[in-house]
Amino acid sequence: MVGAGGTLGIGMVGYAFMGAAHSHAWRTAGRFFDLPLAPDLAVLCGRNAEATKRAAERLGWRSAESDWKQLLSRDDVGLVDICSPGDTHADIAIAALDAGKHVLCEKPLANTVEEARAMVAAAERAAARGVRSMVGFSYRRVPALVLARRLVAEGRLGQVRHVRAAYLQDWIVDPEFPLVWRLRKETAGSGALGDIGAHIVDMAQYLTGDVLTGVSALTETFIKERPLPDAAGGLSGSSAGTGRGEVTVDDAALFLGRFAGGALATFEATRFAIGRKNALRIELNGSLGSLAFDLESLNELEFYDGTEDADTAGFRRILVTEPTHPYVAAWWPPGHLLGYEHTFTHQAVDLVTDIAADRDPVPSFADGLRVQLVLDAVQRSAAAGGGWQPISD
Ligand code: SOE
Repeated sequence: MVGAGGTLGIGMVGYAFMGAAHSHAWRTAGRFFDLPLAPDLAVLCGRNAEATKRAAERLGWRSAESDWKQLLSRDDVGLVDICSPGDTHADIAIAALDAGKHVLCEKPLANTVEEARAMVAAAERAAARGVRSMVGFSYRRVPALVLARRLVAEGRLGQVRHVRAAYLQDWIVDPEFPLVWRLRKETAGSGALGDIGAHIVDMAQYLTGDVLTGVSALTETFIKERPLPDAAGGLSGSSAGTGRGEVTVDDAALFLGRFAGGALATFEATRFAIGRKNALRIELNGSLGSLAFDLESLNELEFYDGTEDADTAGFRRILVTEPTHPYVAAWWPPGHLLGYEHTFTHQAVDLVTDIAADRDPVPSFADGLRVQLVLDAVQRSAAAGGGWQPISD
């Protein structure tokens, strides 16, 4: 599974937006970080053979396949990286783990709790044989958010009382934006909830080190029908075909939550916040201090230290680009900013490092299931008119 000469062969499924981000990460990880194993971009897989071949050349892969099952029998593949839509995750991940391949699976882990549970069971079976798995909550690798987690764990916020999280996008505000796979329940599982709500749920649980125990939710689909995409219609959605189809997922999901440790939380995930492109905002208020972050300024973390003299206390903007900050030493001098793509490189670095060290990476499939349980409770609450839904594993 680990190739000769300390390489780790990667077989990746999917080559759209996430596939491009992961390709960049696999190409870059070993050039900036000192890795115990060199990622080898062995094979890219997609359903359309011609398009996959072209993507493989563009993104730097050695070969192309059009059936993911081929990856499982290839000796030059040690890790399967799943960047395809949610409805494919469970089948590919379970088969790959059972075949002895490490797995990196994009978020949300699955489309249903049932699938996520089966994936966790496969991950546990595989871990017993030294085969590792990770779910791709890439924002856990933003240096400012790793620093935030560290400050919370060190007690700098004291007892956390509030988590205020929002993930705001606007890419489908236009009612003529086509009905891409992310807007269909059978492929995506849910809409804004699973796509971007999953990120803020995971981030809230990661930063606090705590778990949500219940939610009360509202969801809405503002545009009920959209033009059908042509065969090439992707996330950019530039190309509408003929006819219209029903949008079967939420456009927005708002919910309240309670943490086991007593903190109260609010969440808002929407694709209708016109003007907000990729604004993941999260604020924590504790008994001793507060933290605030916005992904549209991802090199910055705001920290309020309530133990300071009230005359001069105030939110301070920490520019998280010092070599002492997480991941930063491998990149540029202070003040030379990192971007969205770096989070995927950090994810690849951590995964390869854990595989070589023979330890289980995080976030694990069990962490993915924990998020899935919250998404499921949100959907049940919204369907029942917003009533409280407890979450238990
Ligand atoms: C699209 O809404 C999307 O690409 C998500 O799927 C990603 O997880 C997020 O990083 C950015 O937005």
